[in-house]
Amino acid sequence: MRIDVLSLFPDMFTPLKQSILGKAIDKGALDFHVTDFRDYTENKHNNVDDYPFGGGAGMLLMAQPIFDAMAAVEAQAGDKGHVVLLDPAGRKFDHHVAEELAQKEHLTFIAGHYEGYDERIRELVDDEISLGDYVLTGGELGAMVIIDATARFLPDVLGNQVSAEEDSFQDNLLEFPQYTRPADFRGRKVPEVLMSGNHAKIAEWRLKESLRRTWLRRPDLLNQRELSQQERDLLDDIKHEAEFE
Ligand code: 21W
Repeated sequence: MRIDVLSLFPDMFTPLKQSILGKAIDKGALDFHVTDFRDYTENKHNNVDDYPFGGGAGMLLMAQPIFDAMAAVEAQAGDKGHVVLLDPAGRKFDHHVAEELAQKEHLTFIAGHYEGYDERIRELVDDEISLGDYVLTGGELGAMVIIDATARFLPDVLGNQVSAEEDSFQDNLLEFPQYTRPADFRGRKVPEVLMSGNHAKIAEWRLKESLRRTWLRRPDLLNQRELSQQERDLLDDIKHEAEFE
């Protein structure tokens, strides 16, 4: 996969190029490019923003530097890819969106740092994504979160670590509690069943604790999941146990 980012703060992406994504880049699984669109301005002060026609607070990102930076990406990559505009009014990012983006051959993110975009920029855009209902100072962190979560779905990015498929949210259940040595940490003991060697009992305990955690913390996730008869029975137990706590 090729990923391009258009940003005024290319240095913000340095940590992303290292660590886990750095390995993916080294292996050739990911081809990552950041373009500083200030390099494409055509005015003598290299301005990328201007006042809104009609008045109002804040500055808007101008169309020209974005159009020309995008043309440079297209010239280099052969296409502009699936273009994502980071915008607080976009569709909300989640695990499903990450999996969808991971299917694309080429993604291009536009990360602004202003109050808004000249509307004509949207002519270049295929998708508008928000991280959630809070205000950031710009789109860069949004682009980084999306790139990180999306790249986990690419073969060769996680390497031999657990597959992204097995991680939480795929199955709409939170993870069960886990323990490592010692079995007794200053009087706090590991649940007996985990040391029983009975794999069927361990699997049932883990499923029940996943259900309990999800029911307590994220009941919205349970509504997105088809429950088996066993899961419904375990959930009934959990609700009874909660009444007697
Ligand atoms: C903050 C952009 C406020 C636009 C009219 C006049 C990208 C983001 C951003 C930013 C405004 C994301 C207004 C979650 C975010 C981002 C900077 C609009 C209000 N309307 N996901 N003034 N939250 N934020 N200002 O902020 O670019 S993805």
